[in-house]
Amino acid sequence: MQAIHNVRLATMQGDGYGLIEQGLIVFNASGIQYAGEHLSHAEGGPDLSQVELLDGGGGLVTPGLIDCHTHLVWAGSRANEFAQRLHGASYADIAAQGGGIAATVAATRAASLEQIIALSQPRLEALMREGVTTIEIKSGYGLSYEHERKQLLAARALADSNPVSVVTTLLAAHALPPEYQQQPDAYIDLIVEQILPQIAAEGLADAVDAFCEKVGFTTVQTERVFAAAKALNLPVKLHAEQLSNQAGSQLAARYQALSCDHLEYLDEAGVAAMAASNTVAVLLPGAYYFLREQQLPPLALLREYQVPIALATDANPGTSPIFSLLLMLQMGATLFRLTPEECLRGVTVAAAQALGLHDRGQLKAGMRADLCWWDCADPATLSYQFGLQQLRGCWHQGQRR
Ligand code: DI6
Ligand code: FE
Repeated sequence: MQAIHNVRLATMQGDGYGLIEQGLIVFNASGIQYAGEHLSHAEGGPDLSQVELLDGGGGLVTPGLIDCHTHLVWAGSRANEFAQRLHGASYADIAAQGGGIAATVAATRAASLEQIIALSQPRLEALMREGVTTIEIKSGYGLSYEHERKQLLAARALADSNPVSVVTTLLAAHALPPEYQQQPDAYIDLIVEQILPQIAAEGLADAVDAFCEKVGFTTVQTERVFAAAKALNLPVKLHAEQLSNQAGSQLAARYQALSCDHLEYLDEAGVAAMAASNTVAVLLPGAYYFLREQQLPPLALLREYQVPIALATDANPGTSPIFSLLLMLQMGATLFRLTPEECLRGVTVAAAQALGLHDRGQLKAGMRADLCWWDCADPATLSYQFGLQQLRGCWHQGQRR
Protein backbone atom coordinates (compact mmCIF):
# COMPACT_ATOMS: atom_id res chain seq x y z
CA MET A 1 0.00 0.00 0.00
CA GLN A 2 1.25 3.50 -0.84
CA ALA A 3 0.10 6.97 0.17
CA ILE A 4 0.84 10.58 -0.69
CA HIS A 5 0.31 13.28 1.92
CA ASN A 6 1.06 17.00 2.13
CA VAL A 7 -0.71 17.61 -1.18
CA ARG A 8 -3.81 19.22 -2.55
CA LEU A 9 -6.10 16.77 -4.29
CA ALA A 10 -8.04 17.75 -7.39
CA THR A 11 -10.60 14.96 -7.07
CA MET A 12 -12.70 16.21 -10.03
CA GLN A 13 -15.83 15.34 -8.06
CA GLY A 14 -18.74 17.79 -8.27
CA ASP A 15 -18.66 20.61 -10.81
CA GLY A 16 -15.13 22.01 -10.54
CA TYR A 17 -11.82 20.63 -9.31
CA GLY A 18 -13.30 19.05 -6.18
CA LEU A 19 -10.28 20.39 -4.27
CA ILE A 20 -9.14 19.00 -0.94
CA GLU A 21 -6.56 21.21 0.73
CA GLN A 22 -4.73 19.00 3.22
CA GLY A 23 -5.12 15.89 1.17
CA LEU A 24 -4.19 12.26 1.58
CA ILE A 25 -4.47 9.56 -1.03
CA VAL A 26 -3.93 5.88 -0.24
CA PHE A 27 -3.74 3.33 -3.05
CA ASN A 28 -2.34 0.10 -4.38
CA ALA A 29 -2.52 -1.88 -7.61
CA SER A 30 -6.15 -2.73 -7.04
CA GLY A 31 -7.17 0.90 -6.80
CA ILE A 32 -7.63 3.98 -4.66
CA GLN A 33 -8.41 3.03 -1.07
CA TYR A 34 -8.87 6.53 0.30
CA ALA A 35 -8.85 10.03 -1.20
CA GLY A 36 -9.76 12.81 1.17
CA GLU A 37 -8.72 15.04 3.99
CA HIS A 38 -5.64 14.00 5.92
CA LEU A 39 -7.23 13.03 9.22
CA SER A 40 -5.27 11.03 11.78
CA HIS A 41 -6.27 7.44 12.42
CA ALA A 42 -7.72 8.57 15.77
CA GLU A 43 -9.84 11.19 13.94
CA GLY A 44 -11.22 8.53 11.60
CA GLY A 45 -8.58 8.72 8.82
CA PRO A 46 -6.97 5.59 7.37
CA ASP A 47 -4.38 3.59 9.28
CA LEU A 48 -0.99 4.44 7.74
CA SER A 49 1.16 2.12 9.85
CA GLN A 50 1.69 -0.41 7.02
CA VAL A 51 1.84 2.18 4.24
CA GLU A 52 4.78 3.50 2.18
CA LEU A 53 4.26 7.23 2.70
CA LEU A 54 5.41 9.88 0.21
CA ASP A 55 5.62 13.58 1.10
CA GLY A 56 3.92 15.45 -1.73
CA GLY A 57 5.80 18.66 -0.89
CA GLY A 58 2.74 20.86 -1.09
CA GLY A 59 2.10 19.88 -4.71
CA LEU A 60 -1.03 18.68 -6.43
CA VAL A 61 -2.42 15.22 -7.19
CA THR A 62 -4.88 14.80 -10.06
CA PRO A 63 -6.29 11.76 -11.80
CA GLY A 64 -4.02 10.38 -14.54
CA LEU A 65 -4.66 12.26 -17.78
CA ILE A 66 -6.80 10.72 -20.51
CA ASP A 67 -6.28 11.54 -24.20
CA CYS A 68 -9.64 10.42 -25.60
CA HIS A 69 -9.07 11.09 -29.35
CA THR A 70 -5.88 10.23 -31.23
CA HIS A 71 -4.85 8.70 -34.54
CA LEU A 72 -1.48 7.69 -33.08
CA VAL A 73 -0.55 4.71 -35.28
CA TRP A 74 0.52 5.68 -38.79
CA ALA A 75 3.59 5.64 -41.02
CA GLY A 76 5.09 8.35 -43.21
CA SER A 77 5.40 12.08 -42.75
CA ARG A 78 3.48 15.00 -44.21
CA ALA A 79 6.16 17.58 -43.42
CA ASN A 80 6.73 18.04 -47.17
CA GLU A 81 3.05 18.80 -47.62
CA PHE A 82 3.11 21.29 -44.77
CA ALA A 83 6.04 23.05 -46.45
CA GLN A 84 4.23 23.02 -49.83
CA ARG A 85 1.24 24.66 -48.23
CA LEU A 86 3.42 27.38 -46.78
CA HIS A 87 4.72 27.94 -50.30
CA GLY A 88 1.16 28.50 -51.50
CA ALA A 89 -0.13 25.07 -52.59
CA SER A 90 -3.77 24.46 -51.68
CA TYR A 91 -5.09 21.37 -49.93
CA ALA A 92 -6.81 20.45 -53.22
CA ASP A 93 -3.53 20.76 -55.20
CA ILE A 94 -1.84 18.46 -52.71
CA ALA A 95 -4.69 15.95 -52.78
CA ALA A 96 -4.58 15.95 -56.61
CA GLN A 97 -0.91 14.94 -56.37
CA GLY A 98 -1.81 12.01 -54.12
CA GLY A 99 -1.12 13.86 -50.87
CA GLY A 100 -3.29 14.40 -47.81
CA ILE A 101 -4.90 11.40 -46.11
CA ALA A 102 -4.11 9.29 -49.21
CA ALA A 103 -0.38 9.80 -48.65
CA THR A 104 -0.65 8.54 -45.08
CA VAL A 105 -2.79 5.59 -46.23
CA ALA A 106 -0.15 4.60 -48.81
CA ALA A 107 2.68 4.85 -46.27
CA THR A 108 0.71 3.00 -43.57
CA ARG A 109 -0.22 0.20 -45.96
CA ALA A 110 3.42 -0.14 -47.03
CA ALA A 111 4.69 -0.36 -43.44
CA SER A 112 4.90 -3.59 -41.47
CA LEU A 113 3.20 -4.01 -38.11
CA GLU A 114 6.61 -3.79 -36.41
CA GLN A 115 7.46 -0.58 -38.25
CA ILE A 116 4.19 1.05 -37.23
CA ILE A 117 4.74 0.08 -33.61
CA ALA A 118 8.29 1.49 -33.68
CA LEU A 119 7.13 4.74 -35.28
CA SER A 120 4.31 5.15 -32.78
CA GLN A 121 6.30 4.36 -29.63
CA PRO A 122 7.95 7.81 -29.31
CA ARG A 123 4.62 9.53 -29.93
CA LEU A 124 3.12 7.53 -27.07
CA GLU A 125 6.14 8.24 -24.86
CA ALA A 126 5.75 11.99 -25.42
CA LEU A 127 2.15 11.81 -24.19
CA MET A 128 3.07 9.56 -21.27
CA ARG A 129 5.85 11.93 -20.13
CA GLU A 130 3.12 14.49 -19.46
CA GLY A 131 0.99 12.16 -17.38
CA VAL A 132 -1.27 10.39 -19.87
CA THR A 133 -2.36 7.07 -18.33
CA THR A 134 -5.18 6.21 -20.77
CA ILE A 135 -5.20 6.90 -24.49
CA GLU A 136 -7.65 6.21 -27.27
CA ILE A 137 -6.11 5.17 -30.60
CA LYS A 138 -8.03 5.02 -33.88
CA SER A 139 -7.37 3.16 -37.08
CA GLY A 140 -8.37 4.96 -40.29
CA TYR A 141 -5.19 4.97 -42.38
CA GLY A 142 -5.52 1.36 -43.54
CA LEU A 143 -8.97 1.45 -45.17
CA SER A 144 -9.03 -2.31 -45.81
CA TYR A 145 -9.51 -5.24 -43.45
CA GLU A 146 -5.82 -6.16 -43.53
CA HIS A 147 -4.47 -2.69 -42.90
CA GLU A 148 -7.10 -1.43 -40.43
CA ARG A 149 -6.41 -4.63 -38.48
CA LYS A 150 -2.67 -3.94 -38.62
CA GLN A 151 -3.20 -0.49 -37.11
CA LEU A 152 -5.39 -1.87 -34.32
CA LEU A 153 -2.87 -4.65 -33.62
CA ALA A 154 -0.21 -1.95 -33.33
CA ALA A 155 -2.37 -0.10 -30.79
CA ARG A 156 -2.87 -3.30 -28.75
CA ALA A 157 0.86 -4.07 -28.93
CA LEU A 158 1.67 -0.60 -27.58
CA ALA A 159 -0.66 -1.30 -24.65
CA ASP A 160 1.12 -4.59 -23.95
CA SER A 161 4.58 -3.05 -23.87
CA ASN A 162 3.91 0.25 -22.07
CA PRO A 163 2.50 1.17 -18.64
CA VAL A 164 -0.56 2.84 -20.14
CA SER A 165 -4.12 1.78 -20.97
CA VAL A 166 -5.19 1.88 -24.61
CA VAL A 167 -8.75 2.03 -25.91
CA THR A 168 -9.06 1.25 -29.62
CA THR A 169 -11.50 2.62 -32.18
CA LEU A 170 -12.19 1.33 -35.67
CA LEU A 171 -12.30 4.32 -38.04
CA ALA A 172 -12.56 2.47 -41.36
CA ALA A 173 -15.02 5.16 -42.51
CA HIS A 174 -12.33 7.86 -42.44
CA ALA A 175 -11.76 8.33 -46.17
CA LEU A 176 -12.28 6.48 -49.43
CA PRO A 177 -9.48 4.05 -50.24
CA PRO A 178 -7.94 4.43 -53.72
CA GLU A 179 -9.54 1.22 -54.98
CA TYR A 180 -13.04 2.59 -54.20
CA GLN A 181 -12.55 6.15 -55.46
CA GLN A 182 -15.84 6.54 -57.32
CA GLN A 183 -17.81 4.04 -55.22
CA PRO A 184 -18.34 5.24 -51.67
CA ASP A 185 -21.38 3.02 -51.13
CA ALA A 186 -19.45 -0.06 -52.18
CA TYR A 187 -16.78 0.84 -49.62
CA ILE A 188 -19.49 1.19 -46.94
CA ASP A 189 -20.70 -2.29 -47.98
CA LEU A 190 -17.17 -3.58 -47.40
CA ILE A 191 -17.06 -1.96 -43.95
CA VAL A 192 -20.42 -3.27 -42.75
CA GLU A 193 -20.15 -6.72 -44.34
CA GLN A 194 -16.49 -7.52 -43.81
CA ILE A 195 -14.22 -5.13 -41.97
CA LEU A 196 -16.44 -4.37 -38.97
CA PRO A 197 -17.69 -7.92 -38.25
CA GLN A 198 -14.21 -9.43 -38.57
CA ILE A 199 -12.53 -6.79 -36.42
CA ALA A 200 -15.30 -7.15 -33.84
CA ALA A 201 -14.95 -10.93 -33.80
CA GLU A 202 -11.24 -10.55 -33.07
CA GLY A 203 -11.97 -8.14 -30.23
CA LEU A 204 -9.70 -5.50 -31.78
CA ALA A 205 -12.06 -2.52 -31.52
CA ASP A 206 -13.62 -1.06 -28.39
CA ALA A 207 -15.71 1.43 -30.40
CA VAL A 208 -16.53 2.57 -33.94
CA ASP A 209 -16.02 6.04 -35.40
CA ALA A 210 -16.66 7.71 -38.78
CA PHE A 211 -15.85 11.00 -40.51
CA CYS A 212 -19.18 12.58 -41.41
CA GLU A 213 -18.34 15.50 -43.67
CA LYS A 214 -18.64 16.79 -47.23
CA VAL A 215 -15.13 15.49 -47.81
CA GLY A 216 -15.89 12.35 -45.78
CA PHE A 217 -19.10 10.31 -45.59
CA THR A 218 -22.75 11.38 -45.68
CA THR A 219 -25.12 10.89 -42.77
CA VAL A 220 -26.80 8.06 -44.71
CA GLN A 221 -23.47 6.27 -45.14
CA THR A 222 -22.50 7.00 -41.54
CA GLU A 223 -25.80 5.59 -40.30
CA ARG A 224 -25.13 2.29 -42.08
CA VAL A 225 -21.83 2.02 -40.20
CA PHE A 226 -23.54 2.89 -36.90
CA ALA A 227 -26.30 0.34 -37.44
CA ALA A 228 -23.71 -2.36 -38.10
CA ALA A 229 -21.75 -1.34 -34.98
CA LYS A 230 -24.90 -1.39 -32.89
CA ALA A 231 -25.78 -4.88 -34.14
CA LEU A 232 -22.35 -5.98 -32.86
CA ASN A 233 -22.84 -4.18 -29.53
CA LEU A 234 -20.02 -1.73 -30.18
CA PRO A 235 -20.46 1.86 -29.00
CA VAL A 236 -20.13 4.63 -31.58
CA LYS A 237 -18.63 8.10 -31.76
CA LEU A 238 -18.33 10.58 -34.59
CA HIS A 239 -16.05 13.16 -36.22
CA ALA A 240 -18.91 15.63 -36.59
CA GLU A 241 -19.43 19.22 -37.78
CA GLN A 242 -15.68 19.87 -38.16
CA LEU A 243 -15.70 21.76 -41.46
CA SER A 244 -19.44 22.17 -42.05
CA ASN A 245 -22.74 21.28 -40.38
CA GLN A 246 -24.03 17.91 -41.61
CA ALA A 247 -26.26 17.24 -38.57
CA GLY A 248 -23.99 14.29 -37.83
CA SER A 249 -24.26 15.03 -34.12
CA GLN A 250 -28.02 14.44 -34.22
CA LEU A 251 -27.52 11.14 -35.99
CA ALA A 252 -24.84 10.17 -33.46
CA ALA A 253 -27.15 11.10 -30.57
CA ARG A 254 -29.82 8.75 -31.96
CA TYR A 255 -27.24 5.98 -31.63
CA GLN A 256 -26.34 7.05 -28.05
CA ALA A 257 -22.85 7.98 -29.21
CA LEU A 258 -20.23 8.19 -26.48
CA SER A 259 -18.92 11.39 -28.02
CA CYS A 260 -19.06 13.76 -30.96
CA ASP A 261 -15.70 15.24 -31.79
CA HIS A 262 -14.45 18.53 -33.34
CA LEU A 263 -17.86 20.31 -33.45
CA GLU A 264 -16.81 23.75 -34.69
CA TYR A 265 -19.99 23.97 -36.81
CA LEU A 266 -22.33 22.40 -34.23
CA ASP A 267 -25.71 24.21 -33.93
CA GLU A 268 -28.27 24.36 -31.13
CA ALA A 269 -30.30 21.40 -32.43
CA GLY A 270 -27.13 19.32 -32.32
CA VAL A 271 -26.25 20.51 -28.82
CA ALA A 272 -29.77 19.68 -27.59
CA ALA A 273 -29.60 16.21 -29.15
CA MET A 274 -26.22 15.54 -27.54
CA ALA A 275 -27.49 16.73 -24.15
CA ALA A 276 -30.47 14.38 -24.39
CA SER A 277 -28.31 11.37 -25.23
CA ASN A 278 -25.57 12.20 -22.68
CA THR A 279 -23.00 12.42 -25.48
CA VAL A 280 -19.69 14.11 -24.63
CA ALA A 281 -18.41 17.00 -26.76
CA VAL A 282 -14.74 16.31 -27.50
CA LEU A 283 -13.01 19.54 -28.55
CA LEU A 284 -9.75 19.39 -30.47
CA PRO A 285 -7.98 22.74 -30.27
CA GLY A 286 -4.82 21.37 -31.90
CA ALA A 287 -6.60 20.75 -35.21
CA TYR A 288 -8.38 24.10 -34.95
CA TYR A 289 -5.00 25.78 -34.46
CA PHE A 290 -3.07 23.84 -37.09
CA LEU A 291 -5.77 24.41 -39.74
CA ARG A 292 -6.05 28.06 -38.71
CA GLU A 293 -9.80 27.64 -38.37
CA GLN A 294 -11.94 30.68 -37.61
CA GLN A 295 -15.19 29.03 -36.54
CA LEU A 296 -15.27 28.41 -32.77
CA PRO A 297 -17.21 25.51 -31.26
CA PRO A 298 -20.42 26.75 -29.55
CA LEU A 299 -19.15 26.91 -25.99
CA ALA A 300 -22.01 28.97 -24.59
CA LEU A 301 -24.58 26.47 -25.86
CA LEU A 302 -22.60 23.47 -24.63
CA ARG A 303 -22.50 25.05 -21.17
CA GLU A 304 -26.16 26.04 -21.25
CA TYR A 305 -27.22 22.49 -22.10
CA GLN A 306 -24.62 21.05 -19.68
CA VAL A 307 -22.99 18.85 -22.27
CA PRO A 308 -19.76 17.46 -20.78
CA ILE A 309 -16.72 18.87 -22.58
CA ALA A 310 -13.55 16.85 -23.15
CA LEU A 311 -10.26 17.94 -24.71
CA ALA A 312 -7.90 15.73 -26.73
CA THR A 313 -4.87 16.00 -28.99
CA ASP A 314 -6.33 14.45 -32.18
CA ALA A 315 -2.66 13.50 -32.77
CA ASN A 316 -2.48 12.79 -36.52
CA PRO A 317 -0.12 13.61 -39.41
CA GLY A 318 -2.44 15.92 -41.33
CA THR A 319 -4.29 18.27 -39.04
CA SER A 320 -2.76 17.93 -35.57
CA PRO A 321 0.86 16.72 -35.56
CA ILE A 322 0.94 17.48 -31.84
CA PHE A 323 1.90 15.12 -29.04
CA SER A 324 1.13 17.16 -25.95
CA LEU A 325 -2.10 16.92 -24.01
CA LEU A 326 -0.99 19.71 -21.67
CA LEU A 327 -0.71 22.02 -24.68
CA MET A 328 -4.38 21.24 -25.36
CA LEU A 329 -5.21 22.61 -21.90
CA GLN A 330 -3.48 25.87 -22.70
CA MET A 331 -5.04 26.03 -26.17
CA GLY A 332 -8.45 25.12 -24.77
CA ALA A 333 -8.16 28.15 -22.51
CA THR A 334 -6.55 30.59 -24.97
CA LEU A 335 -8.30 29.62 -28.20
CA PHE A 336 -11.67 28.36 -26.94
CA ARG A 337 -11.85 30.36 -23.69
CA LEU A 338 -12.51 27.29 -21.58
CA THR A 339 -11.90 27.86 -17.89
CA PRO A 340 -8.96 26.02 -16.26
CA GLU A 341 -11.52 23.86 -14.43
CA GLU A 342 -13.16 22.92 -17.74
CA CYS A 343 -9.76 22.19 -19.26
CA LEU A 344 -8.71 19.83 -16.47
CA ARG A 345 -12.14 18.17 -16.40
CA GLY A 346 -11.77 17.78 -20.15
CA VAL A 347 -8.76 15.49 -19.81
CA THR A 348 -9.98 13.60 -16.73
CA VAL A 349 -13.60 13.05 -15.78
CA ALA A 350 -15.14 14.13 -19.11
CA ALA A 351 -12.53 12.24 -21.15
CA ALA A 352 -13.29 9.07 -19.18
CA GLN A 353 -16.98 9.51 -19.98
CA ALA A 354 -16.12 10.04 -23.65
CA LEU A 355 -14.52 6.58 -23.62
CA GLY A 356 -17.37 4.99 -21.65
CA LEU A 357 -15.02 4.32 -18.70
CA HIS A 358 -16.44 4.63 -15.20
CA ASP A 359 -13.43 3.48 -13.21
CA ARG A 360 -11.10 6.46 -13.74
CA GLY A 361 -10.98 10.21 -14.25
CA GLN A 362 -11.67 11.08 -10.60
CA LEU A 363 -9.90 10.56 -7.30
CA LYS A 364 -12.30 8.42 -5.35
CA ALA A 365 -12.07 5.21 -3.34
CA GLY A 366 -12.71 2.26 -5.64
CA MET A 367 -11.35 3.92 -8.78
CA ARG A 368 -8.16 2.89 -10.53
CA ALA A 369 -4.96 4.28 -9.04
CA ASP A 370 -4.01 6.25 -12.15
CA LEU A 371 -2.47 9.38 -10.65
CA CYS A 372 -0.38 12.42 -11.51
CA TRP A 373 1.61 14.31 -8.90
CA TRP A 374 2.48 17.86 -10.01
CA ASP A 375 4.91 20.49 -8.81
CA CYS A 376 2.28 23.23 -8.69
CA ALA A 377 -0.34 23.72 -5.99
CA ASP A 378 -2.90 25.61 -8.11
CA PRO A 379 -4.50 23.37 -10.76
CA ALA A 380 -5.00 26.41 -13.02
CA THR A 381 -1.21 26.29 -13.52
CA LEU A 382 -1.67 23.25 -15.75
CA SER A 383 -3.60 25.37 -18.27
CA TYR A 384 -1.59 28.53 -17.66
CA GLN A 385 2.03 27.66 -18.31
CA PHE A 386 3.31 25.25 -20.90
CA GLY A 387 6.67 23.58 -21.44
CA LEU A 388 7.93 23.27 -17.88
CA GLN A 389 8.26 19.71 -16.68
CA GLN A 390 5.82 19.90 -13.78
CA LEU A 391 5.06 16.21 -13.42
CA ARG A 392 6.90 14.83 -10.41
CA GLY A 393 5.38 11.39 -10.41
CA CYS A 394 2.88 9.29 -12.29
CA TRP A 395 1.23 6.01 -11.35
CA HIS A 396 -0.58 3.66 -13.71
CA GLN A 397 -2.76 1.16 -11.87
CA GLY A 398 -0.84 1.83 -8.68
CA GLN A 399 2.60 1.28 -10.26
CA ARG A 400 4.93 4.25 -10.40
CA ARG A 401 6.40 4.65 -13.89
N1 DI6 B 1 -10.48 14.97 -39.22
C1 DI6 B 1 -9.22 15.40 -39.12
O1 DI6 B 1 -8.90 16.49 -38.77
C2 DI6 B 1 -8.32 14.29 -39.47
N2 DI6 B 1 -9.24 13.25 -39.72
C3 DI6 B 1 -10.47 13.69 -39.58
O2 DI6 B 1 -11.44 12.98 -39.76
C4 DI6 B 1 -7.42 14.52 -40.62
C5 DI6 B 1 -6.52 13.36 -40.86
C6 DI6 B 1 -5.43 13.61 -41.86
O3 DI6 B 1 -5.38 14.64 -42.55
O4 DI6 B 1 -4.56 12.72 -41.97
FE1 FE C 1 -9.61 12.92 -35.41
